[in-house]
Amino acid sequence: MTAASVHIYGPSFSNFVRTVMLVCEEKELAYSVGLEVAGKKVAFKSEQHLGLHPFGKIPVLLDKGLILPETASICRYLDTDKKLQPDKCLDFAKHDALCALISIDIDRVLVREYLLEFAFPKGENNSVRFDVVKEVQPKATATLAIIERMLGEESALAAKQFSIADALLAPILHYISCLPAGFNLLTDFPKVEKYLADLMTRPSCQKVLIAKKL
Ligand SMILES: N[C@@H](CCC(=O)N[C@@H](CS)C(=O)NCC(=O)O)C(=O)O
Repeated sequence: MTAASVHIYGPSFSNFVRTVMLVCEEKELAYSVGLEVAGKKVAFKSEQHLGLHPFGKIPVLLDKGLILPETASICRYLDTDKKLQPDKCLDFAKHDALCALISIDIDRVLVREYLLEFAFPKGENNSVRFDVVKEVQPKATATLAIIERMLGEESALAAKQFSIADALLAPILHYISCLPAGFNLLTDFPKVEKYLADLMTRPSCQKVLIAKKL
């Protein structure tokens, strides 16, 4: 890795893009972010985008000749000195598994099934489909209960050292906390609320996690 700026291809409102931004901020790495490559707009899902990511997803990290998809892999690549990952073999493996749980299962329920209903409403005249929201709420609540439980155990979450797992979870929780009363499900989970409040004291989180349309 060089001192030159890396580019994160993707819009800065995406939770996964925000994860990579948080890692760059924490590591004080220079970066640019957006749907451009070398100063030229590359439309989401265009041929050129598919050339960067086989499934047309974001983010993609561009660092000199390197084109790297997959958020957790990007974070590990940027974390050259492994400061955002535990060093003991067992803890390293647990952190790795936690990152996968957050980017696959937790993201699917909380972002894809719940938050996206608010961010990209598919109802009549672009209205939020509250019947869909209500249907997903029990699943979203159950997912937050799992996170609440994880926070009560020894894990890489809320450890002394900010981790890649924190960088994956923080943008998701922050977006939920921005929902109006009745939909901000964090209020039923004191450990999750405190975890997010603690994270929000970090300059990286204050800079990247700004209320914005998902
Ligand atoms: N496994 C990928 C998932 C990335 C992902 O799903 N990104 C969303 C935006 S936040 C996306 O590109 N969605 C478009 C799609 O699924 O086609 C990662 O961890 O980077």
